[in-house]
Amino acid sequence: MSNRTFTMIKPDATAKGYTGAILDQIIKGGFKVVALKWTKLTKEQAGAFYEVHKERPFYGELVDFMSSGQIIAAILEKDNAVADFRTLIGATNPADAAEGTIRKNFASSIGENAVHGSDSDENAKIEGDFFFSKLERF
Ligand code: 3AN
Repeated sequence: MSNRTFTMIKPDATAKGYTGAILDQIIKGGFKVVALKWTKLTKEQAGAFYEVHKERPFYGELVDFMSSGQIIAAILEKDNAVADFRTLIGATNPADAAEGTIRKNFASSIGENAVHGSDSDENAKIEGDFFFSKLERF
């Protein structure tokens, strides 16, 4: 079990001014921020990040959305980080997300769902490495 996961605060949430509140909920949820970046993806970069979803019907929409505005990328540390972070953010579709979760609090739809959370230790490492060099994390 790894103690790190990777997250993004997505363009819908940064545009609505939820960045501070979401980071606050993450930190209060027991996660330590070990790398943090405020950036904007090109279509090519968003396409590469979501390459695993290339065959899914929503891939084009997802790439357009994720390159449409500013995002926050972060590596987070906590025991059982991947699973605990997915609990903190709630279900992919905010309509199904548990009360008090980040997606329940801040997301508007399954496509524009406020935050990303890695789904495995392996993907957490790949996704963290996509955004951060060794010098940018501690
Ligand atoms: P999660 O982010 O909860 O792991 P995945 O891996 O099934 O969910 O989907 C990756 C991303 O693709 C989601 N965060 C969401 O933004 C988007 N997505 C998933 N399902 C749909 C859908 N039916 N329509 C539009 N976008 C979707």
